[in-house]
Amino acid sequence: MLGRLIDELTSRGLVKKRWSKREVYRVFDSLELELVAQGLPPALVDRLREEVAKRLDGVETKGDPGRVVREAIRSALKSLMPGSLKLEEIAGVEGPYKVVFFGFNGVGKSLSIVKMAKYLQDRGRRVLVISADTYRAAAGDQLEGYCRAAGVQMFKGPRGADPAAVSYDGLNMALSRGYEFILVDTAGRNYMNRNLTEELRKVVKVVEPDLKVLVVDGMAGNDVLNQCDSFDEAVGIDALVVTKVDGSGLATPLVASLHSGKPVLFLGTGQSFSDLADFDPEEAIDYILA
Ligand SMILES: Nc1nc2c(ncn2[C@@H]2O[C@H](COP(=O)(O)OP(=O)(O)O)[C@@H](O)[C@H]2O)c(=O)[nH]1
Ligand SMILES: [Mg+2]
Repeated sequence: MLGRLIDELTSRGLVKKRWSKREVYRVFDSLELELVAQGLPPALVDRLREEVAKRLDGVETKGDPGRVVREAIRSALKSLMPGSLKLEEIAGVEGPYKVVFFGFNGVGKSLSIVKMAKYLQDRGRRVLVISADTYRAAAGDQLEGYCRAAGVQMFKGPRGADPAAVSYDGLNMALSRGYEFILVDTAGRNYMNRNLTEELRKVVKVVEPDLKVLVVDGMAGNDVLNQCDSFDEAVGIDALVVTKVDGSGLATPLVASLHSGKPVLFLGTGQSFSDLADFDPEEAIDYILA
């Protein structure tokens, strides 16, 4: 992804005794369209340009300039990463801890919720999943199937019921029975659809979540960034889950996290309940530098 940038900065460096900010700006400007086409949003390219220029300014080009350039980019990317949030930390919090998940249909919301539920349960925590996806009967049934297969408790309301009302009932049940984690699945939505946005806002208002998680599909490419923007505007995002990285690799979670300024809570790495992994920014940076 950044191969050309590394090559160009290295070869510009080779002509001069030391790099200058101007030289770095020039290289970034000449490659801007290419970087954007590769999936880096323009605002991110600007921030990266600034951080790399700061690091290379006045540095002598003797020795191994390719390595110096790589290190500058690596360090610049690291400095732009938001703080992290790991499942392990959440597994240790005192309950009740409430999480609402949202995102487009088919991104892997329901499976991700059950993965997280099982992760917490395997660590001795009491977990309830609530299905507030009452629109499509198939959605609730599918979540129910996942929960049953994973041995996770689930609450669902009647089909077609108001999702906020179902969330309210499920939450009260969970609180009165001493559940420590309440994970709420919501209907997949498109940001063009105002009713569904209103509905999601209502669920969030009723649940008062400790964490609002946007689930995105690692294979969805640049549209992931639009999804981050529109959901953040609609209800606010605290963290991301990026699924299907077993197919897509680590560029999407890295770019989505840099763009949105939100940590990646975990990655979906396959279709079974144990297929989840921490997001390691350093590994992802190595991945895009390669
Ligand atoms: N390979 C792979 N497939 C996944 C992953 N997460 C979800 N899926 C698949 O994506 C499809 C949609 O998942 P689902 O949880 O129903 O999505 P939802 O509509 O957002 O609730 C299912 O076939 C899942 O098995 C993942 O991390 N890797
Ligand atoms: Mg679903």
